[in-house]
Amino acid sequence: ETRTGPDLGHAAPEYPDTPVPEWYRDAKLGFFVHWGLYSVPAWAPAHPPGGVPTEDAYAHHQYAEWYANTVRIAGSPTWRRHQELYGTGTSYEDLADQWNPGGFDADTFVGALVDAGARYVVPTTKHHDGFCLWDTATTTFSAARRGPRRDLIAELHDATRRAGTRFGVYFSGALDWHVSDYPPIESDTDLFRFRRADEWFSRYAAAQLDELVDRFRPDLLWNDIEWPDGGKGQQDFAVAALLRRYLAVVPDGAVNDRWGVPRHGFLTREYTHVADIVAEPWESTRGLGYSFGYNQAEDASHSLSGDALIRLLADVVSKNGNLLINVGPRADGSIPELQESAMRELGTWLRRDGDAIYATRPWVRADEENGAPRAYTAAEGVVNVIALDPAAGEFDLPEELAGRPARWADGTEAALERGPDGRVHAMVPDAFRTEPAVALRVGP
Ligand code: FUL
Repeated sequence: ETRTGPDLGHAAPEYPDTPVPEWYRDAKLGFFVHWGLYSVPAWAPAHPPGGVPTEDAYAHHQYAEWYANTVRIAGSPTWRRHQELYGTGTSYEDLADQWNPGGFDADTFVGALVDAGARYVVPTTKHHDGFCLWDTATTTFSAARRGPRRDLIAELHDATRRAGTRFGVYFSGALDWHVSDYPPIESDTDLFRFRRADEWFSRYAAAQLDELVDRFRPDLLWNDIEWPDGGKGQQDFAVAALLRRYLAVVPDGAVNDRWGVPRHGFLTREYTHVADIVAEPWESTRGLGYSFGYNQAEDASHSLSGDALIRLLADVVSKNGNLLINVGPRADGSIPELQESAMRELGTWLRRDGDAIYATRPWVRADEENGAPRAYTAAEGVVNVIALDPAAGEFDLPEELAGRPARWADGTEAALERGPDGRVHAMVPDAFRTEPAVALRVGP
């Protein structure tokens, strides 16, 4: 392994256009799958009620998939717990041989995501720990050669295709702790300092991404932590060439915005509330709790309920976003009950009101300025008014929608009445009042 300084190439490379494809804009809901070696310890300190103080953000990292870094910060809760549980002689990487996916069945697993409404599935093929979940020729540090001795990405890919659902890959671009010898990351500054930029690593990462593209023709590339600076020129292992090769194989492929180059596809937001419609297509991602990888230390108090998840989806879609909600399975691939129950609720809701979500576009506004609990979407002359508090029994309709026909998802016509206040009210049928949200289709 040789480390040379970043080679930015002699001239700025020409990037291919990376428009966001219509299938992606129509899909609205994807599932991230953070499953990896980190699912063996499956632990991060439970998120304290007031949040983690900034100075502890890395030593008390809330993301369980960051375990390989957190465990190296001497004195951190993860470092302490690891010693007690596994002993000082056991490294994070040693846990690879303890990873037993048991009776994991990819069709059952993907089936649960599709039932929950997933239109695309994005597993972590290689997270920052450098452990590859597919059978790669680039390293033996993989699920195919250690622990599971299975090509878990091939299994997930095949099952996702069989289910008729789009398949994407998450890839950690410039961070790979298996082939790096930096000190642990303890601050945001460290995160940018302790990233690979050299040519050897750029070639290594490019070979891995090429393998994923050739073998799985993913509909979506979700790169993370940018691309090594040494791979941003005109070389055949640089981003421009990689994207060109990818789009030649998958012409309607979607790419995200975490490449660190002057080209992006959809924008990404992580654990961020977005206030209004964003003109460019974007994607909101988060776990149901505070972690992507499964964190055994979390309980219901840390997690979004099914109701909150449904309202989050409506909010994001009304603002031109997709929701990439995360599932963090246990090492054996089973989905913890807290996550499963929220997913089930979401799927049930989408089977009734999915027309107000899928294939919609933003209306003239996302919600009500006065903060009334409503989200709007539009499709083919129809405006969907998604009431986020059906328990209130009625809600106001925007004046510009008055006088147009309005129907609930079951086809029944809505009772609209102009009240003494001059506003048009929709009365929520009894059957929908216990729902977390209900959509009224107005027009054309
Ligand atoms: C971040 C990563 O550091 C997290 O672990 C997670 O994968 C998230 C989706 O992206 O940047």
